[in-house]
Amino acid sequence: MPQDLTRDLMDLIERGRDRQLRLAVTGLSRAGKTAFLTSLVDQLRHAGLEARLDLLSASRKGRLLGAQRVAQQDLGVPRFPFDQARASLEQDPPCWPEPTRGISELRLKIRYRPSRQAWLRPETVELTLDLFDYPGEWLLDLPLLEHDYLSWSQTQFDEAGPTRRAMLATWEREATQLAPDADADEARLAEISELYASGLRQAREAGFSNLQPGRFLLPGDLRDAPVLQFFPLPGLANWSQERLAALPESSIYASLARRFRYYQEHVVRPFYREHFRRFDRQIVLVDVLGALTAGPERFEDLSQALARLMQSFNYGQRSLFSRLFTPRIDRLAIAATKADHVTPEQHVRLVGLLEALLAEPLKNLKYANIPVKAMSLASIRATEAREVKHQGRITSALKGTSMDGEPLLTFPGEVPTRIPSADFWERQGFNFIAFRPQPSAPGALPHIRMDAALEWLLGDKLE
Ligand SMILES: Nc1nc2c(ncn2[C@@H]2O[C@H](COP(=O)(O)OP(=O)(O)O)[C@@H](O)[C@H]2O)c(=O)[nH]1
Ligand SMILES: [Mg+2]
Repeated sequence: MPQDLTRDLMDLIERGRDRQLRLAVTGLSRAGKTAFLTSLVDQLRHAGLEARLDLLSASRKGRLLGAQRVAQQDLGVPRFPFDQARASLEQDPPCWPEPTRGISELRLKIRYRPSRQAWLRPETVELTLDLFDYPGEWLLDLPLLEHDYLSWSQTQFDEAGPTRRAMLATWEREATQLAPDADADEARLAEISELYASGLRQAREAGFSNLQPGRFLLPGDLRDAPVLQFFPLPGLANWSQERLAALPESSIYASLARRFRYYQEHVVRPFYREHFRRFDRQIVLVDVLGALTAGPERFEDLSQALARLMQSFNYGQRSLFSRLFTPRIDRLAIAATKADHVTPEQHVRLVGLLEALLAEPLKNLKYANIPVKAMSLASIRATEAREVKHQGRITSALKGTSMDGEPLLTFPGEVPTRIPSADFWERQGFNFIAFRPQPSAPGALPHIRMDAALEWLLGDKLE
């Protein structure tokens, strides 16, 4: 395919010249990826004019000239619905962009004036930024590639806490009755898979995130396909690997293991290969405040899910060679999203809590010598900070509009700086209220520290 080859070569050349950057915007479902991408595109499009991007050096110095969406590379992937997202925010009353149901891609050309003019150096330069959006549910399938069916089955049980396990009780009752060596009955396996899927859906509704397989929650175009009809098999502890491997193809064990492998090879691996291998930079978005509201079991579950997830990416320093042929993530941001849900003096605490939540992956990144920055941000700020007099004292509060359109003035609570103790959950907790986006105004979307995120993720490429 000469066309593909030309495209790949062009890519290599652009990468080599540092004029192309692939940014992975990762996060679990509802972390705020779509909002972040929408705001990122919006801020860059307004750069130099109405956007407030003082923490982005190229913008502050007036060197950032703007950005335009251009034809993306992979024509088989839908375009990120920026216009729809922007339109929902402009509605009256404004709405948050629709949840993501599939994958989409976006390519921006950012134009800037280099910081130093030199002989033979053009007056303006373009940086191509590739971004894409996908459902967070699918991301959690990446760790599944490290397992075979047997080890996967076992971990699914070991990790689930009591609440999550209770949600799968109906499924567990049926699944425990299956003998691994019995002949598989297709219809029955389909039924039990549906029980498993429904247990997972219930767990997600209840705020859990560490749920696999991701396509059970959001099947995309695979609804009702037999590849989605498997589940972990309880009671494998009494079976040796050899005995299981010797079971006939028609047995329950072999049938489920076959589907698991198919799912790995035909669903997860292509998703990983095509979209997740070739990144240069990454931002991991985490809805810390949402998890704080959901309680200790969910909080722990989120921490596990994120640690597992970050193992699926390639991190490493970029040499010229690796930059060309095996791109790796050489710089990373982790961000607590929706920071407009707490008053400004809580932002530092929020970052502390984010770092505590990601303690394990952060250790590994530090060991690998990858620069990481932790921050809090609001992609699309929905509240305004206010000082109010309360019992004779000045305190800070948030002014916003509830999702039902009620005006609100609240103090949502203190953010703990470490993983909260049992005591915190019992006494205080955290009350997360969903806000409606602010009515649309001319210019770029209101935000908190989007410019800091941009400076860290691409500031050096705009020099
Ligand atoms: N107040 C506020 N809410 C946000 C912000 N970003 C996301 N949200 C809320 O979180 C929800 C999920 O965000 P979304 O970007 O769709 O998450 P995704 O699943 O990671 O793409 C949105 O519908 C909003 O209600 C933000 O910056 N501020
Ligand atoms: Mg989304």
